[in-house]
Amino acid sequence: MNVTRRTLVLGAAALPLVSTIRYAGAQSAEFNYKYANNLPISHPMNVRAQEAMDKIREETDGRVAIQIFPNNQLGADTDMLSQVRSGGVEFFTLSPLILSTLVANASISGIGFAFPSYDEVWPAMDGELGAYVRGEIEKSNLVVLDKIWDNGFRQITSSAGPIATADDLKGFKIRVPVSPLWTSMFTAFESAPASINFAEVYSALQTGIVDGQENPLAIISTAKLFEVQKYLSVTNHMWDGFWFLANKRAWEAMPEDVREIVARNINEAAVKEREDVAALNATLRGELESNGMTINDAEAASFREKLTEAGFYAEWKGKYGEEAWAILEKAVGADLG
Ligand code: X2X
Repeated sequence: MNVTRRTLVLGAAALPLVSTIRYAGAQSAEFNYKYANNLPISHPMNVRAQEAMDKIREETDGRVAIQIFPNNQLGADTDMLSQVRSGGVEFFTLSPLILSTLVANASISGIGFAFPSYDEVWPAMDGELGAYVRGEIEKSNLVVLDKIWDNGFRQITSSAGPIATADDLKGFKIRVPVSPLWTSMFTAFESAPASINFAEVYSALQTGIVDGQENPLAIISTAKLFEVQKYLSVTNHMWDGFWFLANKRAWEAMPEDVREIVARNINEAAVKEREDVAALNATLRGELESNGMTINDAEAASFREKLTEAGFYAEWKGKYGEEAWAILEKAVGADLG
C-alpha cells in the first residue's frame, strides 16, 4: 500500500470535519423541518430567521435542521396555511389578518388606525392583547410562538395618483390580502378591493389588474414594488405583523429541551427583526424616492372619520365581541367607538 505521510495527515485532519458535516447536514438531522413564508430573501424577517436557524442547528448539535423556503416558493399564503395545518411544512409566518380566515378573532390587532405608534404595538402584542390572540390560535390546533414579528405600518401605493384624503380612495382598484377585515376596511372607503395573495401582487400591478396596493415600506422596497408603482402615500392606516406558527404534531415530536432551544432562538430573532424593520421604515423614504416614487403624507383624520361614518368600528366590535374589544381598547389607550 502506498500511504504517504501527506495522505495520513490529511486523513487525520479530515476526521473532525467529516463528523461536523454529518451532524450539520440536513440529511442526517433528527428533525428535518421546513419554514415557509411569503417575503423576499432580503427582507429582515428572512435574514434574522436564517440566523436563528443556524443557531438552532448549532445548539442542538445538528439534531434540528430547519430550511427556509422564502418568497412563496412553496405556494401562496392560503396554500401555506393549509400546509402548516396538515404538516406539509412545519413552520410558517402569517399576518394575523390572513390567519383570521381560520381563527376569526386573530385579526383584531389589524383594526384600522388602532395603534398610534410602535410604543403601543409591542407592549400590546407582548402583553394582554397578544396573549388573547395566541390563546385563540391555539384553539385551532396550531402552535404559535410568543413573539410576533414586525411587518410594519401599512402605506398605500398607486400607479394612478397620490392618495391624500379618504375621498381619493373612492372607486380605487386596490389589491388587499385575503382577509375579511381588509376587504371590509376598503369597502368602507368605497374602494374596489380585490383579494390577491402576495405571490401575485407584483404581476397584478404590472399588468394593471389593480391600480394600487398597500404594504409597509420594507416590503415596498424589498419586493421592488417601486418598479410597478409611482405614488406612495403615507397613511399608516394599520399595523401588521407575522405570527410564527408551527404544526402541532411536528412541534410536539421534539423533546422539551429541544423545543426550548427552537423557541428561544426564534423569539430572539423576532425582537431583532423588529429593530431592523423600524430602522428601515425610518430611512427608506429617501431610497424609494430615488427609485422614482413620489411620496406624500396623507391626512389620517379623514380616513378615520370615513371608517367611523361607514360603521366599520361598530361592525367589528360586534364581530369580535365586547371582551376582545375591551382588550384592544385598553392596549391602544383609546375609545375606538
Ligand atoms: O400580503 C401582504 O401584503 C403582506 C406581505 O404584507 C402580508 O403578508 C400581509
